[in-house]
Amino acid sequence: MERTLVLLKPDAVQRRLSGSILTRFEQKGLKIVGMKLVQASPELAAKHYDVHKERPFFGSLVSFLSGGPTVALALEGREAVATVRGMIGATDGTKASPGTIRGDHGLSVQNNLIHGSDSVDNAHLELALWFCPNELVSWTPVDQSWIG
Ligand code: IDP
Ligand code: MG
Repeated sequence: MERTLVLLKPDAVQRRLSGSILTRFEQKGLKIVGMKLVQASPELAAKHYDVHKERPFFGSLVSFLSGGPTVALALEGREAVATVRGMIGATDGTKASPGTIRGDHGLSVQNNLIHGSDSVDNAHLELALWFCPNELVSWTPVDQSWIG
């Protein structure tokens, strides 16, 4: 079982899409093991996007992610990292396939609603950045054996 970090970025919260996006993950069979509303500081946003610090859009990206509330989710399931990335779609909303979250809800590159960790190693680092260990809950859904 893998765990991955998902952020419903401030545009998703502002546009009242948090619930419908979360429903997709629940219906897929992914298990919520952490969930909270966070007002990210610019420091937290900059750490989260540290890999992009040399990019010309970095300042704008940090302002965006710290510009309103974000829903932070820890999701668990078989191949959770790749599964979530597939459900999210391509970075640019105009390139994201219909049926993906970005493909169904936006045209923007920056304001693309959602983040998902891109590797198991990054998922570990990002989960530690957004959640304290005691905020992650290990539990067994009653239908687990039917889900895989
Ligand atoms: P990803 O979220 O699909 O993994 P990354 O390339 O890792 O995409 O970029 C991180 C975030 O930076 C994107 O989700 C998006 O919000 C923003 N971003 C990426 N490329 C651009 C750009 O060219 N202009 C503005 N923002 C961008
Ligand atoms: Mg990325």
